[in-house]
Amino acid sequence: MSFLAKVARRFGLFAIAFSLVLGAFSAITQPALADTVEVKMGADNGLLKFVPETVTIKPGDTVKWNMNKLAPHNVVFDATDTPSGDKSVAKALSHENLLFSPGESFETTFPADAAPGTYTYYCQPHRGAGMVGKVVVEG
Ligand SMILES: [Cu+2]
Repeated sequence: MSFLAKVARRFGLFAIAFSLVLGAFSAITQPALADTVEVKMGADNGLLKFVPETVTIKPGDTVKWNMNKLAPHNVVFDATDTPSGDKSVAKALSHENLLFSPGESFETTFPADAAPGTYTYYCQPHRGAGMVGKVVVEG
């Protein structure tokens, strides 16, 4: 083997080792961490609102609704106001059981393949009072 071939071979191994280390490093520093964002049901000031009314998440993230004030509340996603318009998706995201006690909560995880866009939901007992919220899923 010529000197140049040896150098080339060594360099090739070094490049492979380097890219493996780099790949492992980026896997450690950029994990696909899912977030959880929290929404209060019933505002501290006594208004029939979700707080915040709009949250922005990524697919795979979770929204946690916390019972706060003016029970009962629930969360119903409106199939006519989701990106896909799919009733089964809206139903899967909804939590129709009413919450009554402060401190109660439930979570909904948006699927990793959730269509980007705005998902509108409402509280069934207080829809007429304007207790409506939005989850914006980023693309
Ligand atoms: Cu309500």
